[in-house]
Amino acid sequence: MTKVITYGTFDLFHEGHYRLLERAKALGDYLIVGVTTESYDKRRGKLNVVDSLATRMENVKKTGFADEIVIEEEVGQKIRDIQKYNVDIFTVGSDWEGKFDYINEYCKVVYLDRTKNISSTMLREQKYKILKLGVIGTGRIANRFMPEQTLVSGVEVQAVYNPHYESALAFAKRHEIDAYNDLNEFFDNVDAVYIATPHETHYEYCKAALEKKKHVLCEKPITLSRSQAEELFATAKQNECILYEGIKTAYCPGFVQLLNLARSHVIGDIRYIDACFTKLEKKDSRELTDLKYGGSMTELGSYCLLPVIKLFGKQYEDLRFESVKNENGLDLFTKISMKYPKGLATMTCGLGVKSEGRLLIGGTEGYIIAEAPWWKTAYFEVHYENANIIDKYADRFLGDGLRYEISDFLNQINEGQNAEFKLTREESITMAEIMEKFLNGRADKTVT
Ligand code: C2G
Repeated sequence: MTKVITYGTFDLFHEGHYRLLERAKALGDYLIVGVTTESYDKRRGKLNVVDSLATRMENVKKTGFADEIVIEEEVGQKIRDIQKYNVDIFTVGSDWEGKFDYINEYCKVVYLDRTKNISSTMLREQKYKILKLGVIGTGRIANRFMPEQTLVSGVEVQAVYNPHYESALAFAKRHEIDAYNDLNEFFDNVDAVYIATPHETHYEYCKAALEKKKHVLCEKPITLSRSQAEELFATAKQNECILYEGIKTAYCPGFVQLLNLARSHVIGDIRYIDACFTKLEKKDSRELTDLKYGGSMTELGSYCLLPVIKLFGKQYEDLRFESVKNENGLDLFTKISMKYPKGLATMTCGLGVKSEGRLLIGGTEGYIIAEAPWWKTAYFEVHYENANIIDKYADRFLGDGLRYEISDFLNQINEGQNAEFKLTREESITMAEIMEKFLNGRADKTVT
């Protein structure tokens, strides 16, 4: 009996997939089909798979060609499966020509001609029109956003707005898009916006966009006051728009896995969280000279608050800030302490003081530790009382990591595929409230 194996995502099942499976089956007597998991696809850079694993497996089954269906979860599994199932032939479409030659060592490799003019990407694009995105702001983050959005199929940045037309023009030229300095005209030419402007302008831009019924992905902190955040989320709901706060960590696969692990009681009950993020900035940078809205807390506080609000929740009993300030009175370094009914949290952010950036989550049976840059979570460990046992977890964090939030934002708009749990409106509102308390007091105790 000749055993054949093939693998794929089989998203939005189409004729190309059908013909591939038909020919794969004809190569032998018994066909095994490996269908990829969502997390594996995410790791290998396929970000907007539409169908669930169950649907994709069901579609493969319906063809009647597969004698057995397995789930493909990780790199290296192909060799393991080939050995385990005594496979004679590995086959895949010719778009992979040469890529799987290493498998020749284990079984015969056959590349089958790919069916022309059909692909899941094409179908995805036909199913939904491309989401026309506009960028507000032309600074560092906006520039980082541009290469990331090209990696998510189904969205395309087509316009940029900056009240300083010169900056908009330069950005537009660099990225081959249209420049606007009239906000209404800009909104009329896009379906959704990404806001990457100074913190204090987020509220006005979000409000203007939502009133024009545009979906909004806004950089953190979404606003600097609770009432403003509440108002924006209410407007979004009323106008049936998606409003996402872009704290990239919240959407990255490794951090989602870390949170789920922490919630699964592997370290018992969580009692302590300590998060630190420092990034040294030049003395004349906007972050260290903008007297009203600059400083380490407004710049980095959202990252450090994220794991605390996600795991301990919104109902804190006590909140304190302590800061080291520069000669302008801006916080170079801020320590936030929070008390919850069943736990304590400490967070530190620094723009002018360097410290060890790590995230530590302590529980009644062990602790989770993620070293810097934990805000781009790619690796973490779980430790226990028995120091000999360390569980290690790794995930991929690709590029600048903005692709994850863009892909969630797009899927939520198109599919209603819920990713809001990754950063809920209530969590964003709580973080805005904490920012407001900080700015009102600009630190209870100050060391200068
Ligand atoms: N295919 C095809 N013709 C098309 C489209 C796809 O023959 N027009 C083939 C692909 O070459 C592949 C299979 O159909 O053999 C499944 O395609 P995808 O769902 O795109 O999966 P892919 O990303 O190619 O995964 O571990 C996974 C494998 O490496 C292949």
